[in-house]
Formats: sequence, C-alpha cells, structure tokens
Amino acid sequence: MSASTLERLDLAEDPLALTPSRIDLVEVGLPLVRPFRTSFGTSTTRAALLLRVETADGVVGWSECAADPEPLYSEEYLAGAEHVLLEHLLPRLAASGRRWSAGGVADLLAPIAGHRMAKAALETALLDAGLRAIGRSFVDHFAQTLPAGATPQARVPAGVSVGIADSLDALLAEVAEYVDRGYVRIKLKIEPGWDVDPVREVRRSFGDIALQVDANAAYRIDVAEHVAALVALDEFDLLLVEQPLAAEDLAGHVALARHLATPICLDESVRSVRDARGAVELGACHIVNVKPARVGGYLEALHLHAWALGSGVPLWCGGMLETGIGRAANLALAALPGFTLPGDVSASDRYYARDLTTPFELNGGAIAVPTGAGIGVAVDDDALAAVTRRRHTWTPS
Ligand code: NPQ
Ligand code: MG
Repeated sequence: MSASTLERLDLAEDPLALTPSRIDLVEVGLPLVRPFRTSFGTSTTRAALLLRVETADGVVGWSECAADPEPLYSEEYLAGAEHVLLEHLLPRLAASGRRWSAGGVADLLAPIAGHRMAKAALETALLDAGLRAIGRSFVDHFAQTLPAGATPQARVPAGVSVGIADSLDALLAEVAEYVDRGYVRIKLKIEPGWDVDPVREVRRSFGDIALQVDANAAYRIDVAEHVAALVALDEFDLLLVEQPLAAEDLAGHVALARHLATPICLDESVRSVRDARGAVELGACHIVNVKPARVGGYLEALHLHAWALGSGVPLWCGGMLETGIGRAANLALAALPGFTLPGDVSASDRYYARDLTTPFELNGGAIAVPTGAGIGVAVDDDALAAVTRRRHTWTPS
C-alpha cells in the first residue's frame, strides 16, 4: 500500500476529519461593561479575531483567537495572528491535503515557531466543526482523555478577575458587586504601588473569601521594594500569587518562592506541558493557570491536564476576556477533574452587555458547561453583525 493510500485511510478513520470549503476571519470589537486595567495597560473595548470554518458538507465551526491588538500580555497581537494564519498556517494545512482534522493541526504546524494563540484558534475552529459534524460536545470529547472512573463536572465554579481601580473605595464597591453575585473566588490585579493596601482592605471588608492576586509580570526579583511588597502579602492568606515576575524569569521565581509562604502560580511563563513540568520541577511554581490559547490549543491543554492529574499539581482555567465563543470552550476544559481551583471563567455580563452567543450566567456561584455539539452554543448573527469591523475570506485554492 502506498503512503498516500495509508494517509487517506488514516484520515478516513479519523471521526473529526473534514474538508474545509472556506474560512472567514472576522475582526470584532466589543465594548467592555467597565474598563479593565492590569499592570500592562487598560482596555475599554475587547477586539478579537474570530475564525469561522465552513466544511464542504455545510457544517460550521467557530473559534476565537485570544490575541489583543497590542502585544502587551505576550508578543502575539491580532494583526500578527491574522498574518501568520493567512500566510503560514493555513497554507501549511492546505499543502497537507484536502482533508483536515483538529487532531493533526499541532503536528502539521509544529515547524512554525511560536504563534500559539493563532495555532490554537485554527485547531479549535476545526475541533468545533469536526465535533458538530458528529454531534459530540467539547466536554464529552475531552472526557475521553480521563482515567477510568473520572468524569467532568456539569457546572464549573466561577471566579472573577478584578482590575486595578482608581481608588480603594472603587475597588471595594466592585468586589462587593461580584461577591453579591455569587463569585466563589476573587482575583485582584496588582502592580508595584497597588498591592498590599488593596489586598488588606479587601480582606478586612470581606472576611475569609477565597482571594488571590495577579501581577502580570510587573515585579522584579532585583528590586528590594518589590520583593518586600510580595512578602508582605503573605499575612493575608492568599490562595496564590500569579506571575509576579517576567515570563522568562524562572530562576527569579525559584528564588522568590524561597521568600514566600504564598504559593506561586505561573501564567505567562507556561507555553506548553513541558514548560509546566519544568517550572514545577525547578520550584518556580506550585500551581498552573491553564489558558488553551497560550499553550497552542486544547490538545496541548489536555496533555497538560493529564500530567497535572497524574502529579497532583493544582490547575485552574484562566481567561482572556473571551466572548461566548471562547468562553464555551474554556468551560468544557475547566470541567475536567484536574481543574481543582476556581478559574477566571466568569459570566458573560462580567465583561459584555451583549455577548456573541447565548450569555453564560452565574447560578449558585457556578456556570453550566454546554452540552450541545461542538462548543455547544450558537453564534448570534445580529450581535455579531453589530460588532464586526472587518471580514476576510480565505479559500483553499
Ligand atoms: C490574566 N486575564 O490572567 C489575563 C490577562 C489579560 C481575566 O485577568 C485584552 C486581551 C485584555 C487579553 C486583559 C484576566 C486582557 C487580556 C487581561 C488578558 O493574566
Ligand atoms: Mg494572569
């Protein structure tokens, strides 16, 4: 049997294989219900690149690329993601043959360095289309990776990420709103100069709520005041401190961990299961924030999850201000049993007055995991049209 016959047989047996007929890249801009300030900047609108894959059979799959227009959270940015998709990633998939499958995307794109958010968006859109075609949900698909007897949760406890505020009073008012709505865990964004005071005030006002902080890499191990502020946070019984130092500074995190009682969690530093394992083995962190976009897709996130389940490292699912499209897929991942801490997957109305899908709602501090095929929610065409800035159609030649 020839190699090409073998390939065709392999794909024929892959239930997620599909023939794409067109791919639309849709840039949207959704106004945020309130500005979101982090140590790297302030957002008032969430711009995002959506991918819509249509198959020759008329099945449609959606995904959302997490890259922001500005490369502040990481080096990836919206226009760069669009460029690499159109000029490098899509042509590579097209060159691989007429049939594509989510399961093969990562290997086919491995020669392209980095660009994980763009790769994740492509893999996820194909996964959505492939799973819709066979009537299976993301969560049921992910559950196939679990050890015998383990099952996903039907509802995911929801935490919320609270931006840097203009004043302590404004912060306390915002936290009060989220606590009243039922969020089971509060995460405060911090930066040098906005750390010990806000954490002390929130602790004093709200008692023993589950509380953690995220510095988005704003501190430096060689600045004594920075280390002193992080050490001072130890007295407030935080669940964790997230990404205090630069993404590249694993050695700095190892050194910092020796000074802190509070566990360190890494976000920006972790781009793969290999990074996660290395960071934990070195002692740079004890907990990992998993964002499928940051690690290059759901399949890498599932590898990371399998490792964490086996080694007992606590995980939680982060957020990138996703619309309902990205939020739905994250909920399916966060439902897996290795996600032992509440994540940043909040209700739609935390960010948006009008989401692009049926809005996700908080009930009893948790959000229901979609059970329908693929991501399990439909895109609201009117809501999408109202926020669409630009659309580009790509077709396999
Ligand atoms: C984090 N998210 O955990 C990120 C950071 C973040 C919910 O805290 C536009 C695009 C704005 C990506 C703001 C949360 C963003 C963004 C914050 C990511 O570090
Ligand atoms: Mg973070």
